[in-house]
Amino acid sequence: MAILKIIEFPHPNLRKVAAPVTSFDGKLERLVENMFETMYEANGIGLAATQVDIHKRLLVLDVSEEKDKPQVFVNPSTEIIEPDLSEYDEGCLSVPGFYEKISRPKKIRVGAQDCSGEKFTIDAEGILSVCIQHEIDHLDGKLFVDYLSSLKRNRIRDKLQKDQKNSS
Ligand code: QAP
Ligand code: CO
Repeated sequence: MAILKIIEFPHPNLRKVAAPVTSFDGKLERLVENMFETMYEANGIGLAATQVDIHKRLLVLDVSEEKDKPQVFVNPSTEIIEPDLSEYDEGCLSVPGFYEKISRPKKIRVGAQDCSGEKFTIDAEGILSVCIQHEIDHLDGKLFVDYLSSLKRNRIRDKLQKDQKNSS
C-alpha cells in the first residue's frame, strides 16, 4: 500500500472533470486501497480520486465513529429525494485548515458501482449525504469554497498559496 499525494487548492488539476471508470481490475483495487490508506492517514472522512490527481470517477469515504466502515463509490450518480437544504460545517483535505457552513439538499439517492463493477443504490442523509455530495463535486471539478463569496474564497486561496510556498 502507499500514501498518495493530495493536491491542494488552488491547484488547477482540482478543476478537471473526471472520466468514467471502465476497467474493473486489480489496478482499480490497488488504487482504492491506496486512497483509503491516504484518507485514514490524513484523518479524512472522504476522498475523491481527483484529490490524488487521478481523474477517474471514484471516491472513498468512512463516516463511522470507529473508522471501520469503508465505502467505495465508482461512477456515482445522485438524485435529490429531499430538496430541503441542510447546513453542515464542511472541510476538505485539499483545503486544509478551513471549515465553512455549506447548504446542500438533505436526502439523496445514490447509484454507483463497487470495485468489481456490481451496481448498487443507497439512500443517504446526514453526514453521509453531505460527504457523497462533496466528493462527487470533486469529480466534477468543484470545491466547497465555490459556494462561498469570492471574498472568502480568495482569502482562503491566498493563505493556502502562502503556506504552499513556505513548505516547498
Ligand atoms: C468532506 O472532508 C466532508 O482541514 C471530507 O486540517 C467534510 O475529510 C464531508 C480534514 C465535512 C462531510 C462533512 C480537513 C482533515 C478532512 C482539514 C475531510 C484538516 C484535516 C476533511
Ligand atoms: Co474535499
